[in-house]
Amino acid sequence: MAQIIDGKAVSAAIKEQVRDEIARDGIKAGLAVVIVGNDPASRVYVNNKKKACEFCGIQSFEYALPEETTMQELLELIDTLNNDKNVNGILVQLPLPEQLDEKAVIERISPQKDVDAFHETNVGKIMIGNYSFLPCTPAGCMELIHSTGISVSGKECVVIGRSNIVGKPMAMLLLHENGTVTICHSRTKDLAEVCRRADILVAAVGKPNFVTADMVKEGAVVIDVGINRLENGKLCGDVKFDEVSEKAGWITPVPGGVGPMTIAVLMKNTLTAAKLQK
Ligand code: L34
Repeated sequence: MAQIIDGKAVSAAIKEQVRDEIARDGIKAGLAVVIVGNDPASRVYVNNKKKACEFCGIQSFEYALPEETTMQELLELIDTLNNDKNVNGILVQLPLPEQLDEKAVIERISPQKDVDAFHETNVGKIMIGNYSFLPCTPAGCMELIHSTGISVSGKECVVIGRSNIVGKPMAMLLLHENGTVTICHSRTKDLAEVCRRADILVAAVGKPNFVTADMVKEGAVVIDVGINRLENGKLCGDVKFDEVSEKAGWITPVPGGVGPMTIAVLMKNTLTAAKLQK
């Protein structure tokens, strides 16, 4: 039976560190969060980000724009925020409505304020290993792995999913810690066989219950990045928790796993941005 990795507890400890440093050093930090449209999941995540800011003593500025916002309007707002001294971090919540070009939006954010680390400049820095910010979700996953006390060095690590936001940077962070890393995707042959090699398995597919027990090695660390909303309104990960938890050594739950970590790392990045901009 796997031990549960408690993302709520690990994220609370990180937020406390951020709060204590801000209070101790009298740091003024501000985060602007831009949300466009009415996606209910995005609304929940943005509210959680606001609450975390309040807890940490970070000033939060929310910009809730209508669904029909144009590129020009959004880029103008980003320019204003780039030039606002009270704003140290800028986050545009994804996904955006389809008339908006996500890539162009991300590239408009000043790299120094890009607390998501989605900008090309920051992605490049992560590749090389010379970075100020780590992308929130992958860095949160690394913190959860560290919390088990298991070292990544020399381990077989398998990441399922190759998105720019999770899969690719996740693989890079595991590599930086000397893991032997495989990235799997929809064209991977014999996915189950590849996954079964993993000492550390990270699922970022976006399909409910995709990872089943036959894909998991006995005793593996299983990190579930998925947050899928089922028709009954319940949240469900990419990992079939009931059966995989019988076989894994460690496993993250959904909710209460990776999600809260994403937000904790965002707080850390906002503090880093504020310190760098001083
Ligand atoms: N720009 N867009 C940008 N940055 C991000 O880092 C995100 N992400 C992802 C979606 N779009 C983004 C988030 O904020 C996913 N994400 C996120 C943030 C918080 C939570 C989940 C995903 C979270 O709080 N999860 C809770 C449950 C929340 C609920 O009840 O729905 C959990 O315990 O998993």
